[in-house]
Amino acid sequence: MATERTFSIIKPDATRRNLTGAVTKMLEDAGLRVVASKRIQMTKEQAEGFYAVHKERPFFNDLVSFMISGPVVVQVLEGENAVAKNREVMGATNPANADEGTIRKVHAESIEANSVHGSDSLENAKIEIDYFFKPEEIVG
Ligand code: IDP
Repeated sequence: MATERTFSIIKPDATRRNLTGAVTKMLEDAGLRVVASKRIQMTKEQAEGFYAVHKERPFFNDLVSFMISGPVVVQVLEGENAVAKNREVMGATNPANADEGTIRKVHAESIEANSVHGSDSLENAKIEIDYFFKPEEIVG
């Protein structure tokens, strides 16, 4: 197994409900280590750029509006198989389909307001980490 880094966002529905600590604890309990973290208000341009792959999807505009509706916490997570492990602890995109004990099953409000983002591949993790963090902001 390889030590990897992945990128996570605690989304506005979770920060609004004061769940930053609860979500982070679930990530840490899964064996992931927070090696960078900051609370930010995303701009519209930043959110549009981040979700550019979804530009043609019908939910794109709503998703961007949701992601800038309040603060988010962007994080870099490190651990063995961090990309897959994070996806596992997040649960399915739609909380109705998420496994018991996953972040989205426990905390998500809807398929859109689903509390967390996590990179879906090692390649995207690197791109997403670089989108939000300078190398010196990550301390392993
Ligand atoms: P993921 O976050 O589980 O990787 P993606 O398909 O990459 O899921 O979608 C990105 C985000 O877009 C989701 O986390 C969710 O917030 C939102 N989203 C996905 N599908 C829908 C939908 O059908 N309606 C509204 N929002 C959606």
